[in-house]
Order: sequence, then structure tokens, then C-alpha cells
Amino acid sequence: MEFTEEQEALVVNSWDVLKNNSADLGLKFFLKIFSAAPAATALFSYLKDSKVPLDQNPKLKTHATIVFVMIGESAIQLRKTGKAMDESDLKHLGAVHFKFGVLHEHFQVAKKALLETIKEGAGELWSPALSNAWGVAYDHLVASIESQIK
Ligand code: ISQ
Repeated sequence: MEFTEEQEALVVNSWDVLKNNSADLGLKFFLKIFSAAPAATALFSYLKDSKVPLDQNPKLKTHATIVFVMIGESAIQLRKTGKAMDESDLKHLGAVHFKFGVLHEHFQVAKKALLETIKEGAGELWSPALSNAWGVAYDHLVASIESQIK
């Protein structure tokens, strides 16, 4: 699963655009996951007693922004460092995903949601090669998290 120089360039260039819209795109990413897997809302304590619709929940938007930026930053530094994430962040992420019982198929639902979100956010920069590049970077991140879980 090589992440080539060309793929890195596609990811880095598009992240320059995507990152400016990370709150809206992050929220979009989460909403796509929730529409594919409504049960996933139960993972977030701040959603439990909330009366506002998901798409208007400020806590969800803040959290979704953090997650989206984390995924983007993982992708843009992957080739330089040879790692999806530094060891201490990865330990934490591994522990969180283990605690919630996240399985490989859940990561695949999120992958589809991420790639759709990137397509919507990248505009004219989008191409099948761009999508594939983000998919490869995402797969590296997931493999790192899963290596902590198993
Ligand atoms: C877990 N990690 C990242 C994003 C998520 C979105 C919805 C549900 C669980 C998630």
C-alpha cells in the first residue's frame, strides 16, 4: 500500500482548499456517517440529551472539525514522516476506538463518507486519482489505529 509522491501532491494541494472549510466539511462527514449508521450517534455523550437537530449541534460541529483536521493532517504528513500519526496520539486513538468496539467495517463506512465529503469540498480539484490518493492515506491511518486495537 504505497503512498506515492504524486498522491502526496494531490492530497497536499487539495488540503490547502479543504482545510479552509473544515468545520462545514467535518460536520458533513459526520452526518454522512450518521445517516449510514444511525446507531453511531450513541457513541457521543453530548448528543444524548440534545434537543437540537444533528446538523445544528455546535458541539458536534466542533468535534467533527477536530476529527476532520486530524485526518487531513495525518494524510499531508504521511510521506514525510512515514507514519500516519505520532505514537502518543495513536495510542490514545487506538484506546478510544477499542473502548467503543470499532470494527473494520465501521472504518469502511467512514471511508465512504470521507471520500464523498472530499468530493463535495474539492470542487474542480476533484478527480478519481485525488479520491484514490485520499483513500490510500486514510487506509494507512486506519491500519495504524487497528494495529493498536489488535
Ligand atoms: C469515529 N471516529 C471518527 C468519526 C466518527 C463519526 C461518526 C461516528 C464515529 C466516528
